[in-house]
Amino acid sequence: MSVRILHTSDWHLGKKLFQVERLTEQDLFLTWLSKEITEKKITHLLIAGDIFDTPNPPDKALSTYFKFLREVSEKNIQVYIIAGNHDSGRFIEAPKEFLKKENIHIVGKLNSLEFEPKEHQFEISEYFQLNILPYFRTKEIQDLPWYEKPEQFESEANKEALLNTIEKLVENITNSQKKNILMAHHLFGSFFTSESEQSLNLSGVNSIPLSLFKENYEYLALGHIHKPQIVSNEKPLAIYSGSPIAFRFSEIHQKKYSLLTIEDKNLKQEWVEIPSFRDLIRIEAKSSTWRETIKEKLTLHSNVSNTEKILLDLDINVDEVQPGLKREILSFLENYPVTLMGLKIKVQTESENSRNALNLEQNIQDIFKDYYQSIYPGEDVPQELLETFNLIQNKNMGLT
Ligand SMILES: [Mn+2]
Repeated sequence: MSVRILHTSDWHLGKKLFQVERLTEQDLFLTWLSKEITEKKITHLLIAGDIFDTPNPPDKALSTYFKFLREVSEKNIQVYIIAGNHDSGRFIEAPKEFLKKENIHIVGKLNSLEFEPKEHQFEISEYFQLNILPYFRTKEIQDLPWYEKPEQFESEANKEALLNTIEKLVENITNSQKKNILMAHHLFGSFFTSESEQSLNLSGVNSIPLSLFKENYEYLALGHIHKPQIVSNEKPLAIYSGSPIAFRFSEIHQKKYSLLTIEDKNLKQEWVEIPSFRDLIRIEAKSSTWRETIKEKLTLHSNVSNTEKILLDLDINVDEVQPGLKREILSFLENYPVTLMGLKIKVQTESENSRNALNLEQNIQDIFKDYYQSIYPGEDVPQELLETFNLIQNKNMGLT
């Protein structure tokens, strides 16, 4: 019998876009996913963290989640869930013992002080084993038995000590007699963000190197990054499935899940597109043609089979101030099924264009100096403070 694994992550149930609820879409997604599991004959479902948007999710998000789990529990499949950085590990783990009986396996936190590899290891076929790790923080790595504290606190030594410990952690859950799959919620290799992910940091470790998984690993089922992507095509294949819905206007790209088919010793991966249950659209128009532009773009989206109003972010570029333009735009939009999330009317004159360009060229240190002087008028930035600022800035830019 072939194994068919569906890898998804970052549902962020309960997340809003400003004040707009997204739970209807999230519920529609889960209804779709439940059907998809049956249609695609899925045998294993992997949910790679950030189930909820907050450690204390709203009631509606909870009932959406448990309704889904109840549904999949009747499908005779295995489900694996880890907590992400947005989740409370303890909260996610609370129903663990009950759900185990339904073949739903949950790992919410790394019990570093009483680490038990077996709690992270699951056999999925004769040749494959699944190892799952929840999102972990620096402290949890330092509490693991293999952690060796560097003699002196120095960032390189510290980073090395953490990476060595992570390597030991991976070794301890890996089955060298089998082909392994890892599910985790962290930063791995080099990736592209969607800007709605929180930055993660393991005391100076920006990202966990894929070289730790060279041997024995066939696939890394990753969560955290919202843009679906292949981080590494070479062994192991490392993939962020991305979030199922666009949470921001910077996330308007096709949403997907990753589908794995395992036949004996072979693993094949493919992407499956997730339909949009509500569109986010960003439109930029000129003052002379804004009506036509909006009409054209919104008509393109009118065939989307969703009941929710389109979320619109609108930028209108004008040559000079036009009194009443905003009111005109608002009344025009009343004819369309849209919720206006942002409206910018930008007056762009020749001189303003060149001033903007100049502003961009102003270097960050000068901006800092200006800021300092806005708080302490007439004073120069103390040399020591300026040096510290530059140090931090260089670190941010990855220059040191
Ligand atoms: Mn995350």
